[in-house]
Amino acid sequence: MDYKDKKVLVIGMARSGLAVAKALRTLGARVIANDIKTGEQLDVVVKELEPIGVEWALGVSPDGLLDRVDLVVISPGIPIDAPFVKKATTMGIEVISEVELAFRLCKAPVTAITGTNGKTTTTALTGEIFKAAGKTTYVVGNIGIPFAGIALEAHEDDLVVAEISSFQLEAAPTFKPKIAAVLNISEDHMNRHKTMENYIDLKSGIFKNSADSDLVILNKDDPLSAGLAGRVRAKTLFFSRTQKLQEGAWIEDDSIIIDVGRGRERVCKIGEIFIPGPHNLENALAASLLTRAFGIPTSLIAKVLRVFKGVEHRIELVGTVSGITFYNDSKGTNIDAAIKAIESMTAPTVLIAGGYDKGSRFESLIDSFGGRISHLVVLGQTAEKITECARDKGFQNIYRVDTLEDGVKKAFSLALPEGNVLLSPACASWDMFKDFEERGRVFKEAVKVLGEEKR
Ligand code: UMA
Repeated sequence: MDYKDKKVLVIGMARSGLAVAKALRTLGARVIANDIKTGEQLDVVVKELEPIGVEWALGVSPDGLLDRVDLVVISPGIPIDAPFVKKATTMGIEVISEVELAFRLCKAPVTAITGTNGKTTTTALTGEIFKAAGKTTYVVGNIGIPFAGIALEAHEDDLVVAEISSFQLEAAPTFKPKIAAVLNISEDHMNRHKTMENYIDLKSGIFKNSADSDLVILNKDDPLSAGLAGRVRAKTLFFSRTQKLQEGAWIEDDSIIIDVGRGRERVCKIGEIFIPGPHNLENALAASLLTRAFGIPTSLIAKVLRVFKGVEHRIELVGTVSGITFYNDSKGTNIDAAIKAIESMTAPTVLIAGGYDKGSRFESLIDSFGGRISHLVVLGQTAEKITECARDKGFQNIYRVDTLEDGVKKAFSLALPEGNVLLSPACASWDMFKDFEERGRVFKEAVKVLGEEKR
């Protein structure tokens, strides 16, 4: 599509919308920037876009703008079942996601990683391995950097590694990564996608356009990921932490072994991998397989696995105050992620949980406590729901707080000597914070203040 003088309605003026508007203006399109928020609420964005000339439609519904545009680009936060999408479609106007637009504009090959959990770590690790191999690599997507922001900048011989969420796949009809990975699938975002079937269909959308020359990577140990194999037209490789495979990536003699059609190759001993825990071993297997399939030598992959320290807000070690160790797992925005964080704890732990209600059920979270969780501190929209569920299961050490700062103080007062405090909310952050990053930062700041008080 030639975007020059095309009228494009960009909906949602946060990170994605801002990047989309800039890219479209560079191409000479005429942009209408829409958001339900007002200009006052979006003053930073307004200031940033003012010099490049967009038409503002803030604090209004997009419905009345449709008859003036050729294309609509939506941010991930805008659900595909929003009434204006149906209206636009009826009017013959195409509605695409930010990721779809970025893909259409980008010349570099895309490696795309989705999954309910582990995708941020795997994306960051994959990016680090490509970078270590000397490739100009853009690490983008749900990880927090919109793909549209670099789509025009990336050259043919560069690489894009994109973390892709189910939200971003809702309106991405031609998205076609060279390599697509589905790390795992468990219940999440039910308030938006309604059924598991819809959620699985969306996740499998990451490879719906894959052809013979492409590669799809699935997790042999995860029934829902492995179960997608029948839907794949491209070559499929599996990784497994628990089973020996003929091809793909697996563990043998405590080492990561890879075979991508060039014979068996040993990457490194699992004890050499810096990031801890079984879930991180899966992330390491996936990233090793993705990058080896792209031709990166195993020695380079091993070099990065030995030093990669993980990502912020994912079981991040914050520090120790009076012998109590604090972990920030603000990225633990669903039940499975929080369970993985709990399973990584090696000392008695006070769990801080609760947040935006996505319609999840918390039974399996409480079941995962085992002997590890000594106390539970709850906050946010789901505080009551988690409390009731924990009580039903006979767990009584529950304390309700109104702010995360109070949660940190309460958890510290409850923690057992040499124990841990873990923020892993099992919920999104949107009831109390802008995003999980802000929640993680507030947590870390509260721990810092506590440390200063106790000094
Ligand atoms: N808005 C409207 N109309 C609506 C709904 C929202 O105008 O009906 C506006 C809001 O007022 C706001 C803007 O849309 O100004 C927000 O858009 P957005 O939520 O898409 O925010 P971005 O900053 O563009 O962030 C998005 C992703 N957000 C979501 O998926 C909710 C970020 O993922 C991603 O990092 C970023 O693009 C860059 O690609 C975050 C996320 O929470 C981390 N993802 C979910 C998750 O990981 O569980 C999927």
